[in-house]
Parts: sequence; C-alpha cells; structure tokens
Amino acid sequence: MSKHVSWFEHIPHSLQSIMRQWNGHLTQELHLQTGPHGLGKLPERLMPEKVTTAVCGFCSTGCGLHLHLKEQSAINTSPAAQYPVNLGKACPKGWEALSPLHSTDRATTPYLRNEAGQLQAVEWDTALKTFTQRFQDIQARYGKESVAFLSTGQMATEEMALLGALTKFGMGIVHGDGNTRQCMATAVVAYKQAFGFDAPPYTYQDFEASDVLVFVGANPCIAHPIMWERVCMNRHNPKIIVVDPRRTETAMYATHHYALNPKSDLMLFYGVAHLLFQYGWIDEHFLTQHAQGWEDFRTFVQAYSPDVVAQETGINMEQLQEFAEMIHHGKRVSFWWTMGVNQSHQGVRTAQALINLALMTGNIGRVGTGANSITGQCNAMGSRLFSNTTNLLGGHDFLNPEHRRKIANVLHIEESHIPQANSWSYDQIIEGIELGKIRGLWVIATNPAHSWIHQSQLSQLLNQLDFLVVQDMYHTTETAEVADLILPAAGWGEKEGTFINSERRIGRIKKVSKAPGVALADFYIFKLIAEYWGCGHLFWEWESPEASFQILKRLSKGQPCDITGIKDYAMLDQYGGIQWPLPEGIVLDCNERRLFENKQFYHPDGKARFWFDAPQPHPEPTDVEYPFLLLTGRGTSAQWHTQTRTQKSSVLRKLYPEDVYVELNPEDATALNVQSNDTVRITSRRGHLEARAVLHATVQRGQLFIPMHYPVTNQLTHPTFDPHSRQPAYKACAVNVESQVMERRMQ
Ligand SMILES: Nc1nc2c(c(=O)[nH]1)N[C@H]1C(S)=C(S)[C@@H](COP(=O)(O)OP(=O)(O)OC[C@H]3O[C@@H](n4cnc5c(=O)[nH]c(N)nc54)[C@H](O)[C@@H]3O)O[C@H]1N2
Ligand SMILES: Nc1nc2c(c(=O)[nH]1)N[C@H]1C(S)=C(S)[C@@H](COP(=O)(O)OP(=O)(O)OC[C@H]3O[C@@H](n4cnc5c(=O)[nH]c(N)nc54)[C@H](O)[C@@H]3O)O[C@H]1N2
Ligand code: SF4
Ligand SMILES: [Mo]
Repeated sequence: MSKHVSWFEHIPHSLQSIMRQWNGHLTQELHLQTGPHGLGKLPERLMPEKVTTAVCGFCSTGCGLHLHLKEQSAINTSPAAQYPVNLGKACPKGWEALSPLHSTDRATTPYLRNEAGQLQAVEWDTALKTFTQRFQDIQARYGKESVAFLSTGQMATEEMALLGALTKFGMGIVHGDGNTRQCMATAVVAYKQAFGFDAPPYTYQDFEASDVLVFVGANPCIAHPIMWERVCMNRHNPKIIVVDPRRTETAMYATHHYALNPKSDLMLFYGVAHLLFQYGWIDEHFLTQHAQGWEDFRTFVQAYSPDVVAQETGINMEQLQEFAEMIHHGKRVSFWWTMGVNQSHQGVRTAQALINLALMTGNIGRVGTGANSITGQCNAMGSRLFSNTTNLLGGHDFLNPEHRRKIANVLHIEESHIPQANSWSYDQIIEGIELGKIRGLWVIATNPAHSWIHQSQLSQLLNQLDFLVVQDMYHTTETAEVADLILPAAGWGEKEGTFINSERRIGRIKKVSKAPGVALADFYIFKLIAEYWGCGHLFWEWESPEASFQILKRLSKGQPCDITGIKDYAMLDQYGGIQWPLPEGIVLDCNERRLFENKQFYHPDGKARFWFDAPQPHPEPTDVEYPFLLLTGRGTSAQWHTQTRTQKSSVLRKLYPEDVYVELNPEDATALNVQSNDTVRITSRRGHLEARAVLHATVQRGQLFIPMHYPVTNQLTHPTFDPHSRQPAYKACAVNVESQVMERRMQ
C-alpha cells in the first residue's frame, strides 16, 4: 500500500501496521468452500473459482448469500441453500448486493469543505488532523458534551462497539444515538419493561409452526420477503391476520385483514383482551406462576367493551369477536409487529398490548408462539446490544455502578472513563443543536437529511453546526452534501465482522472485494481516529474485527445475550450463524432456539410484567384544512431506505417507480377530480411536495400513502415521539391534497 498512497507515509509508524492489515487480504477462509457449490452450469465468464457464504447487508432477515469469487474479487451472489435462515432463497436486494459497491459516486478519498465552500479531496492525514482539531476545539470551548454522534444499525457489531467505546470512553462524548431510534426503540423499551431484557424471543421456525399468525403494522411481503417465504412454508393451513389500515401486499394474502383506523391499535388490543378475560379464554396457570400485574390489567380492560372499541377503531363487533375467537382456538398463536406499531405516539404501550395478549393466552416460550418484534436493518439487533448508545456495551446500564465496574474491567480501562449518565436520544440531540448545546456532529452510516422526521427543520439545524462530519460509502447522500468533512467508508462486501439478525442469529460478513480508492472499513477509520485523538492506547486490544469479537464475548458474559460459547468466526461459519444466548459450556445441539421455554423471564423474580395505559389522542388529527391522514413506509422490495445503495443497481431500478408517488383512494380521487397519474400537491403544516397519483383502494378513504424512499417524503411528517422510547411517529400526520391539473378542474 505504501508504494501507491502518499498519505500513508505521513501517518505514524504504529498506524501503518493497522493499515497494512486492512488493505492486505480478503477474508482468509474464502477457500473453505471450493467444493461443489450447486450453482449449476454457468457461462465461463460467470463461473466462480471459489464460493464463500456471508449474510446479506440489507434487511434484518439475515439471509445467507453465496459470494462468487474470481481473481480475488466477488463477481456475483446467489442465495445459500444450506443457510438455516433463507433455505436457498433471496429477495432482489440480495441478488443485487454487489451493485452498490461499483458506483461512480463512491467516496474514494476524504473530502474537506474549503474556504470557497466546496468539498475538496484531501489526504487521510489532513482529514484526521482536521477531525481531531475541530472537535477538540469545540469541546474545549463548549464542554465535552457539545460534540455528539449519530450512528446506525448497518455496520458490523465489532464496528459499532468500537465506535461506542471510542466516543464515550476515549473522546469524552456523552451524547450518541443511532437510526435504530427511528426504528426499534419502541420494541426495546417494551421488551425491557415486560421481560426484563431487550429479548425478541422467536426463531424463524415459528413462522412455519404457528396455526394463527397475527401481523400488526407489518408488511413482510415487501419489507421482509424471505420471512414471508417462511410463512408460506407453513403446513398447518394457518389463519393469517393482518392489522393494517392499508390493504398491503401482505394483507392481500392474509385470511383476515382488519383495516383499523390509524393509531387505534392500542384500543383494538385492549378490546380483544377484554373479550378474552370476559370468556375466561386465558391461561390462568401461566399468569399466576409467571406474570405480574395481570389482575390490574383485567380490571383496566373492563372499560374497553366491544361497542366502545368498534367506535374508535372502525373494526366492528363481529370482527372483534372473530379476532378473539381465533386467538382462543389457536394452539400456537404468534404475534408479529413492525413499524406500524413502533413508529407511533403510543408505540411502547401498543407493543406491550401485544405482549399482554401473548402472555395472557400462554402463547410464549412454545413452538410457533411469541410476542415477536421484527427488526428492520441488517444489524439493528447488534446496535441494540453493543452500540454503547442507549445501553452500556453488552446490554448493560450506564446508571448502574456495578455494570460500569464490570465493563471497565473487561476493557482494562479506568472506571472514570465510563459516563455515569444516559445519552440524549436522537430527537434530544437534534434539539440540542437548536439550543446551541450540540456544536459538532459525527454522522456514521445513516442519512438523516433524508430519513429524519420533519426534514426542513433538520436541514436548517445541520447548517447551524460548527462542524459536521459524515462517514459514508458515497459523497452524494443528502447528508454528505452538507458536511464539512466526509470520511470515505468501505461497504458491505468490503469488510469483515458480524451482524445479528431478527431471530438473534449472529452471522458473518466478509471482505470479498477491495474498497475503492483509499476508502477504509469503518473499523479502521475508528482505529485511526483513536490514534489521532490521542486515546489509541485504550483500544490496543481491538486489533481487528475478529479480535474484537472476543471482547464482545467477554462483554456479554452473564447477560441474557451471553455468547461466550461461540468460539470464533469459524464456528459461526460452521453452524450457519448462531443465535444468542450461547454461554460457555453449552453444547449447541439445535440451531433453532427460542427464548423462555423454561418460562423464566429476566426480571429478578423471573416473572413477566403487564404494562398498560389509557390510549392517547392522535397528536395531529385531521381537520378542515388538512383533511387527510398521510401514512408512510416501504414501497417495494427493491428499494432500501434513502436509496443510496439500491438506486445504484440497474436491475433494482427497473423494479420501482423512479419518482415520488402517492396512493390515493379512487373515491377520494373522484371527489378531488384527480385522475390516475395526475400530479397532486400535498401540503402539511410543515411543508409540501408534488407527487404522481396512484389510484388504489389499498388505502382507505381519507388516507394517503407515500413511500419513505423519496427525498421529499419527510418534508411532511410531524415530529411527535413516543414518550417512553422517543421513537418518531412517522406513520400518520394530517395533510391536504390538491390536483395540479388546472385545465381539467376548470371544465
Ligand atoms: N424493501 C425494503 N425492506 C425493508 C426496508 C426498506 O427500506 N426496504 N427497511 C427495513 C427496515 S429498517 C424496517 S424498520 C422494516 C420496516 O418494515 P415494516 O414495518 O413492515 O414496513 P413499513 O412499510 O414501514 O410499515 C408497515 C406497515 O405499517 C402500516 N401502518 C401505518 N400506520 C399504522 C397503524 O396505525 N397501525 C397499524 N397496525 N399499521 C400501521 C403501514 O400501512 C405499513 O403497511 O423494513 C425493513 N425492510
Ligand atoms: N417517513 C418515514 N421516514 C422514515 C421511516 C418511515 O417509515 N417513514 N422509517 C425510518 C426507519 S425504520 C429507518 S431504519 C430509517 C433509515 O434511515 P437511514 O439510516 O438514514 O437510511 P439509509 O439509506 O439506510 O442510510 C444508511 C447510510 O449509510 C451508508 N452506508 C451503508 N453501508 C455503510 C457502511 O458500511 N459504512 C458507512 N460508513 N456507511 C454506510 C449508506 O450509503 C447511507 O447513506 O429511516 C426512517 N425514516
Ligand atoms: S430478505 Fe433481507 S436479508 Fe434476505 S436477501 Fe432480501 S434484503 Fe437480504
Ligand atoms: Mo428501520
């Protein structure tokens, strides 16, 4: 490397070895699988010399992908038939996983904004010196807390943990959060309060084993297609109940669709609980032995009689009765929820209402059951346990002195390095910018200028920062474009580490392609920053991702997520990923495990807790001026979030509409004099956009749907947050729609 890259000679000698190690080789074990790979006959040009397996870098399903290698680089992917998650299937994003790597807007070098206001290519040495100097200056002037970071559920766990340790134990940063706040914070709080630990209990076999599956605010056909494939493999002729205001792709395949009024889920589930108690359709033995607070809950739901609930939810009394009966008659009932629950002003209590239904009917800890939050990003589960943002590393607690001592010992650092306070949440960090308390921000593998709620406000606040650093694969993201400094990162396929999927399975990612230019794996960017900052000595043990995996094991010891029984990366390969927990000394005799089979929850008394509160009014109800409710979410299985990656694939681009569209009910369209494909203007109290009208009865009258993948969508959304999880309520705000086709209106 030193022969080709001049900056390399400028960096301290000790760092050169870090860099050599990074740039040297592809993942060593790639030649493990040189035998028959079941790919059939391929044209010579596509015939791989070797095949290795790694998990996909998009959604939390965590499919195993074969990576086909030729001449030391990946040329193709295909789904791994033996991987226990996907059993030989992949969605379009998995097949196209390599495309995002080869695009002309990759950040191939650091960029620094010059005096003329332009981003200019600079060497790493300059970038790292500037990073250190600017952030240290800000901290010296305004206090250590004035620099914050926003990270991600899309880096390797080893990288998240190193970032969390570096920022909080090395750089004196207190406030750091991630895009998992936008996504999973609600499920985290719901589980912690109910079970005593953030512990999604299921394994994917449960999709196949249930006889009643209830999907709430979840559209797995689009968002988790291979989980949906597992549902399709269910041989019990299951009842599939979808609770979603929209008639989604998943709802179309369901046996029962309850198109409730947006944000009335809490009322609905209290109504179902009311009926279950009324008929005595509960598992009293389980409740007495293994739960607390259920008697109070029984009293509480007495007020939620079918007539009251029908009125509020739009689900009639017969449907309610039918819903309760299906749960009662089901032998193995599983409840699954995603963003329709989490992204709500009362998401935590709604998730807990589902947990309550599972507990009261004894549908937990058995095959085919569970109160199951489906995760979003490829490594949101890793960030929940190891990002050092909301929790202290390993699912520990910053406020607990024993935990701080334990982590200090594991990491061989002084206890005084560990903050004794919790971080601000994402929205509080943004508010901190507004109040001038946060002056420097480091954004890693997330694109808030597109994805954060109430976008125009955020854009203005990003401009207000003294120094904004964006660490990304591309220099063209909406956030990178307003950065003062861009640090070029390697992406999935160009680096090593592990991800944790939705069912708690730890799987490997591998380096099968070299990053372009002088882009580096996030792991090594963090190592370099530690050295330049002057705290590198604290992280001597974090030599490589695999060495850091050994640290993660120690951090997890004694926790519900204990993984001390996973020897090393090779063992993960051997088993096709391994679910937590796996404490040392336990023999792995079955690689599909669910939690709570012994009915022991993680509270000190071993019992689960019932949580409930009265439903709260919708924060922005419709009115005469803004008579429609706007829903947002995923549009197609080919689009990923802010599209920085999926937009780079010519194949995926063919699978989704290029420009922003809005789904509008045909009857509303007639009333508004809007025809199919007309341009309409949508206005909220915060902004407006123009979109192509798609007329479809998938949305109810008075409701609209716009996918989140278009940069303008969050111009409209309303910044309200669940009070317990601080997760943004992206899914419903009041808007108005107007036709932009003037001629027809005049007729
Ligand atoms: N193709 C693709 N797949 C993805 C992603 C992607 O960007 N693209 N992102 C990944 C990530 S990070 C996540 S978090 C997941 C998200 O996965 P999902 O949560 O399944 O996807 P969404 O479309 O955001 O929301 C699901 C549904 O919630 C419904 N909803 C809205 N309001 C309410 C309500 O009040 N009650 C109920 N019951 N439902 C409501 C919406 O109509 C929508 O159909 O997907 C993951 N998978
Ligand atoms: N209106 C509305 N808004 C929403 C949602 C919604 O339903 N409705 N959903 C919310 C949810 S659930 C989520 S999870 C968020 C997602 O929001 P974001 O996190 O902002 O979306 P991504 O496009 O996934 O951004 C990831 C960024 O990381 C970069 N990247 C990818 N891999 C790497 C890597 O290995 N290293 C580095 N350094 N960079 C990398 C990508 O280029 C991209 O810029 O959006 C939220 N926003
Ligand atoms: S379902 Fe998710 S993990 Fe599987 S291939 Fe598609 S994006 Fe990747
Ligand atoms: Mo998400």
